[in-house]
Amino acid sequence: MLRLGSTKLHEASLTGLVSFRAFSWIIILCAAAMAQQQPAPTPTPRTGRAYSAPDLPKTPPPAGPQAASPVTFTDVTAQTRITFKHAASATSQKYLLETMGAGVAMLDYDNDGRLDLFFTNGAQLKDPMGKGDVPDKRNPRYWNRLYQQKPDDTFIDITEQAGLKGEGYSMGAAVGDYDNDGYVDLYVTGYGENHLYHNNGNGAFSDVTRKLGVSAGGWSTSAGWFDYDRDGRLDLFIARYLDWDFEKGSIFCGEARPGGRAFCHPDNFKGVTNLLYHQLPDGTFEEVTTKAGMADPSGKALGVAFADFDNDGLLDVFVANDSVRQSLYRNNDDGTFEDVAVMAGAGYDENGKTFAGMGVDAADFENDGHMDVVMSVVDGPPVVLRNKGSKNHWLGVRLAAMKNRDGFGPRITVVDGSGRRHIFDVNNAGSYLSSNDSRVVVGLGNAVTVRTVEVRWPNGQVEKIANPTIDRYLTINDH
Ligand SMILES: [Ca+2]
Ligand SMILES: [Ca+2]
Ligand SMILES: [Ca+2]
Ligand SMILES: [Ca+2]
Repeated sequence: MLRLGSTKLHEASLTGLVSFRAFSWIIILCAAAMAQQQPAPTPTPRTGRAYSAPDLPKTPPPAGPQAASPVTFTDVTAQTRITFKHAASATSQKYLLETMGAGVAMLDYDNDGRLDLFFTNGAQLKDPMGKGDVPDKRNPRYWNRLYQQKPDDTFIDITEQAGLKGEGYSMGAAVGDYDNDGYVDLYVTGYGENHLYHNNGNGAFSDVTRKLGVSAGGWSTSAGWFDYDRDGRLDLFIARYLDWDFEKGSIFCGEARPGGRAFCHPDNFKGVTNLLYHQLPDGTFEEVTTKAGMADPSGKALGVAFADFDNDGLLDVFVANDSVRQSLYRNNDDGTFEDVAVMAGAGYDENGKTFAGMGVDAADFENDGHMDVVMSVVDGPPVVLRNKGSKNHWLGVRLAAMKNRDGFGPRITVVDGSGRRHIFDVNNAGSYLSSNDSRVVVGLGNAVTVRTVEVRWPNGQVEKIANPTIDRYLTINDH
């Protein structure tokens, strides 16, 4: 039984969300967006609540719940011949969709040990969008892009041969080898329909969305792969933002004067439920949102992170919502989840108010074996939620001397005292564009001992440690 906790958490944090590290980038984008906005000094009648209203932050939502750190992104562009430029297709209608794009995924799609990059892109919008109009991605400036990293650290655009131009207005991407064939696959979220691309292992991807039943619909933002029922098959969680379409999104927000139109605040729109897809033995997916107890239409989700917050050995789901309370779904180990955010003190900020949660990441900040949460917030400081812990035991594993390429892809297998296997595929992709915590915390539940910890390095070498002390971090050196 595979339990792909660390990998999934890691992939989600890299590809499906904005992490703490990306916060400065968000600030830069906010500033840029502010500069583009018309000043609105005179209060005049307005329709919908806008971001430029005096009682609200003067920023539209930053461009994307998924992105890498900005400064390094710029540096990488200069050094590595990446020519991608996100195209949002700005209109005078100020559709909220225009402000929310720009995801990036880091993946080694060809298993050569070098990380490759996938960027999501917008699509051509009409101004205004008429009834029946759909975002048009045919112009190459709107294609999603896959860049292959070469041995000399430069990147080349292989989008066309890989078959990843995409369709519609794309948002985020989630990387995971859902069919366990050794090649990472790609799930791309967006407005209207999402797409699952199967990595054929020969440099090309096939769109298997309809065949496997994971097109979703509506406005999806982040997504992530995780095996919530530990059957060895990855399942898929999709964060969705608003009950929004171009008709609903055409309401006027801002000042009723020429040039006074502004991006609508999300308060103008209803939330929409996230989606959970369970992978069946035949490789197709079944939507189990309601069955799993996750059907909550009040959420306005932008980010998701998976971690075992109570160390019971089961992955839980933290969802960052925009301007409504946050969600923390505890895994009940019977295919259902329970939203314990309020009970756990994670639903609201310290003043009991909602906030505009956007990106979310989980990490053990205090080295106490309990996964904490940090969220980036629109126009505000990040919110850090400290996990005070549970009674369950844990073992932390720290892989020391993880190098950029050499350390890519080690697998940690922990067998606890009850014989339960916990498997983590450690992916230190974050060290490419930014430093990243490559530690894993293994929740042991009631088990009070660990029989073995085994690390299999990418070069095939295996290190095995027997009977380590639990409730602490164990450091294992690279070869
Ligand atoms: Ca590669
Ligand atoms: Ca695969
Ligand atoms: Ca599963
Ligand atoms: Ca748990």
